Amino acid sequence: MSFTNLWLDYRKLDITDDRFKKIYISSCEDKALAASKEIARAAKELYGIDAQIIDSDNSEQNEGISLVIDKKLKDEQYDIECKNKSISISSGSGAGLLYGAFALIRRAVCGDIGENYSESIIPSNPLRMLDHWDNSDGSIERGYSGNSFFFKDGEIIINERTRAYARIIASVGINGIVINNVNVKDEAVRFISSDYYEPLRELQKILAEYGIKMYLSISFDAPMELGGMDSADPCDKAVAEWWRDKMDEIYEALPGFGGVLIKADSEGRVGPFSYGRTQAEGANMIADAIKPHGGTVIWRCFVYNCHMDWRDRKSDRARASYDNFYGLDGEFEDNVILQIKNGPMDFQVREPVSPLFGAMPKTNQMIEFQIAQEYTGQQIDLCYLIPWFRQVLSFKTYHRNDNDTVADIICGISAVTNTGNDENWTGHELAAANLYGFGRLAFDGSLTAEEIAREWIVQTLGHSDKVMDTVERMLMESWPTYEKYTAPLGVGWMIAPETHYGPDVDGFEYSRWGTYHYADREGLGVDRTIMGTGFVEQYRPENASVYADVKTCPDELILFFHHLPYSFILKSGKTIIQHIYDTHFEGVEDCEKMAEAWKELKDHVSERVYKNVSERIDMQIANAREWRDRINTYFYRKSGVEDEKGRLIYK
Ligand code: GCW
Repeated sequence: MSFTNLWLDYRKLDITDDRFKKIYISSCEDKALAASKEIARAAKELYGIDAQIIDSDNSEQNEGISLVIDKKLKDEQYDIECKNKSISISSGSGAGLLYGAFALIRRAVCGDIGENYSESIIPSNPLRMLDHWDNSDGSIERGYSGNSFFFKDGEIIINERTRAYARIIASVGINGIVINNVNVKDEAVRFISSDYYEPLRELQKILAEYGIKMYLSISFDAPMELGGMDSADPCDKAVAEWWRDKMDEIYEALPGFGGVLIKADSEGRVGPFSYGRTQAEGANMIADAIKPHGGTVIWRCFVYNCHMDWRDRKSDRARASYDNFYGLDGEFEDNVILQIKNGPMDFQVREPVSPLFGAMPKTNQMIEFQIAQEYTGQQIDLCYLIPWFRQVLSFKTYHRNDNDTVADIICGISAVTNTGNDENWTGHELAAANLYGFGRLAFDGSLTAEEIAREWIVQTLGHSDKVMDTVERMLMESWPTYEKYTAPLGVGWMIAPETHYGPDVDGFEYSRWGTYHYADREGLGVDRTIMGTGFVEQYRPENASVYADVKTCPDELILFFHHLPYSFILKSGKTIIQHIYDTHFEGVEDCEKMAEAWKELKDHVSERVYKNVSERIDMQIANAREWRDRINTYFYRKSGVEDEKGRLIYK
């Protein structure tokens, strides 16, 4: 089993820094020890220094690096302060010291820790999570980088990779992980039973050393599946009691356990609706049981009817989360957090922000992104998602006041992760920028996508300007490029059903999933105005009025909100049909240019990286061409409109 350490594979620098020779730990907290070990490791690998870890404070010596617990600071906050020959890292807790240590190392790798350097950061989000969709048999739902490194054949795996992973994600500030798929099946049902407590305890211990809490996805109908009861009704006292006993048992076996994630009433899973109860009644029953132990219930809002009828143009899957949850504001226990996907549909390359954000001011909410590139190229195509996540987080909800953005109202941020047991963790070498970037953005929301990209490039690929310029451009252009050659103008869902890779324009069109584009010979798009499904009314008037009017609705979302003729003129000045043709030709050209640019880096990156990315770019070009030709031909055949530039469209 071999694996890289991603951005933590330090390269020797050609400068040195004597301050790294001595590391003082004045605190006996475990994580001060972990932090000092990280600094010592970096000292060795970056500067060739054998650092001394000294168990006292350095107030007298005034040299070296000191790690200090300062209870005046917030738990996960860290302050770095350099003075002459010394650097101090302080925090309210050991976890904060670890973040400070990684920040100092990052600074050492990316630039230079000047004599008067200082930095003080309080994390933007208290809860920063990765959700694994790993199954107990070792497969990963929507996984594109190998199998699970947590499970195999119903067993829990604990090895060097476990620790390496904890270290990697702690270095960007992740403090919670859900280790198993929200679709809880097979052996995973029994993770909350004595069969699994021992290995889980061991796993939890390793994670805790890096400040990470472990969470499990559980089944709402566990009382039946596991407890042999004949109901999982949240209003049945015996069911509630079963959960209380279960939580007592779990916490006795796994002290410090973070809590549970639940997908209920969604895609065939049982939930409170199965018993005629509300989502709040379901969540609260489990929240009550876990509360005495300080645990959290993360309850997903991805609740929708997946047996829709394409004939009914009034029904709309986009409405579902809001319709199911909005009326329940204030009814959830304070240890419940609603986990809401960034958009109202499902991780498409472009969607508006879910109107549920901010719409429930008396309820805890967190956002769920997806860095597993399910619909965005599956880690074959390059798609750096951080620019988009930033846009989503800065979206104004207008719920509490005029300035409240999504980032302001959430108490947590999560992403379905893109990792697996591939040697490089993420399949595509450059897809690791999404893992890194998500963590960094979650920790420090003020960072730009470009800053994050640059940090990642230097740490991962080294200091060459040529590499920096090329890879930064590749990353920053990749999401717009993917959007160009796939489904246009926010309409989404022209992707192959089941696999979710490659084009199939009508693949979902008459299916039960509620994902339609309604293309005919006149035009396409979904009318979500008041004349159509009425979805737009779920936004506050400030946003609703922008989306409802074709004159103000942004081009990139116009077919999400409106059904329009091919001749409709966009704000760009192009007709919709010409936009479709142009972007699909451009998308392929962008990929071809990217291939050229990458070739120039042959002698500037390692052979492993060069080969991996080259192979994937070839596959991406093939995919982009297939998309271009299928989409252009489809819309040419439907509309009969010629490309004004006379390019080749297959008839
Ligand atoms: O996007 C869909 C995926 C399912 C996934 C579901 C969800 C885990 O296609 O594979 O199931 O979303 O988010 O629950």
